[in-house]
Amino acid sequence: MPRPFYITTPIYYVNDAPHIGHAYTTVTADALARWHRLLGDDVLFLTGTDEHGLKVARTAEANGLTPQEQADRTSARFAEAWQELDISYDDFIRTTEPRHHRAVQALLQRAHDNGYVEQGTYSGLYCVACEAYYNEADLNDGNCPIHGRPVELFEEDNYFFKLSHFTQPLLDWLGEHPDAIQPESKRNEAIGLIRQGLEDVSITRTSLTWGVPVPWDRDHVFYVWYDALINYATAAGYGSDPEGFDKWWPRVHHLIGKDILRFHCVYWPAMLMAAGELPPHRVYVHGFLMVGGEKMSKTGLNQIAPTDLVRDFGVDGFRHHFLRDVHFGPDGDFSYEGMIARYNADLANNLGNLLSRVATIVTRRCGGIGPAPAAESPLADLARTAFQAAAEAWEAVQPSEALEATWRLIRDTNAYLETNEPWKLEPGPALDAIMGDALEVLRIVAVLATPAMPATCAELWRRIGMPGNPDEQRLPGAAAWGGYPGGLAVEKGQPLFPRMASPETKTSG
Ligand code: ME8
Repeated sequence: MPRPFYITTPIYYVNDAPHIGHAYTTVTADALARWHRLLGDDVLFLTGTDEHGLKVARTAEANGLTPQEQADRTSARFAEAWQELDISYDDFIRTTEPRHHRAVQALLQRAHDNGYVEQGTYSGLYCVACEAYYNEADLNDGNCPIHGRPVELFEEDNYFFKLSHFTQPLLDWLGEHPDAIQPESKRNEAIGLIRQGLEDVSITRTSLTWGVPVPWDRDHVFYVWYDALINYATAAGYGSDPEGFDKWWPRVHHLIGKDILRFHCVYWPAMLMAAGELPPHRVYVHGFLMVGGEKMSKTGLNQIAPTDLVRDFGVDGFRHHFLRDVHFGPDGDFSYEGMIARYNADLANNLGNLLSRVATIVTRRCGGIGPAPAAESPLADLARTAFQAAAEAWEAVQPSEALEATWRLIRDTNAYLETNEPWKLEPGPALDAIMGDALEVLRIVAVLATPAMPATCAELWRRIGMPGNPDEQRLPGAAAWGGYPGGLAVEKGQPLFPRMASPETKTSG
């Protein structure tokens, strides 16, 4: 039986357009989903949009739209961005869908019936951009610590979730499941938040109607975060498909940015416990992408749309850069110059060179037909090591290391060609042996790199004459040495990645 592997991104707010921060999380989730499909796992990859709440309602008003129109337009922009970036999601959830309303009402009704929801009055300092209340102590000079904007004093009658009841259950959960939140530093941060003591939290609003109605009191809607988090349960079948839910839950892997750690590592597991469900299997928390040392956000000035970079680097140049250059976990700095350097080094030079050399020699000296690899080759061990290292790195959600292991194999194979100089050999068995081995490396690289660069790897696969597609292969078999059968027509074609000039050269040239 294939193993169920359920992976999610945050669902993004529809008040503004997708930027490269959203794309970073989504491309990482996509690469992981693709890796797990190669492993033969039964994958459910979920992304979507978060459409309720005051922030969306206010943006709609400012744009002269209804909240639904605002949500429809922006949700479509996210779907378009993900199509452009080759994101292979299985499901795109919108929180305005009826299936989601049903799941939210069912799950929170359960928490209510279990005695974890009570009525009260709340007043507090609210950041509309975060859709969250803050304590005075958490503010920076009276401003939201994330957005740097003034908070507003809100007071309303609402229902409270008895989060305080879950302090010990949450600590027990994290004690029994030390890998549940990764990396370690983020797990410690979550434990720190829980140990500080948890207060009951307000989960409904009467001040707006743009939300999921509270089933036991129709004057209220659920506060947007309590509706949003439940999307992960909705898509697994909560409230509509008990068999589906049993299959996928709690085998979920949430990928999130560190801005929403508190919601995913404290509130969400507690809500699930309150409803009698198990907490998520894994929450992987990454840092912020910074531009010029500042967090890039929808409320900041320095946002960059994925499509602007795709124009210059292509879809796979974009995907490879973010997966390879941003170490998953800490904050990472984005720069256009760094992106050019990565593109030229890894794609134009290393991978592009290897394919171009091999295809040129096979075309000129082997009659255009790729020879089979030898059973024993110095490259076979390197390929084995690359696969093992890549497999461990994907398992640990470290795409940059998985790709580094793959590119080490590419660099070593280029070095092997430089040492053996096949371009100086006459046609014959010695030349065939070297070229067969190099073609076998290209075949294995096409499989190992397909989670990062699906279109490029399909083209590489085609150029070496392989039938089908690298993403239809199954690991570990497809990484075993000897899979290139030989006797296939090899095509030289245009360079996969034309070298890019640095910005200085561009302006002066
Ligand atoms: O928070 N660097 O939505 P959101 C890296 N709707 N990642 C970034 C980033 C940056 N500078 N900026 C954004 C919400 N992200 C809620 C989520 S989930 C039930 C509800 C990514 O549109 C990162 O994944 O503000 C972050 O957690 C997410 O976008 C926030 O997206």
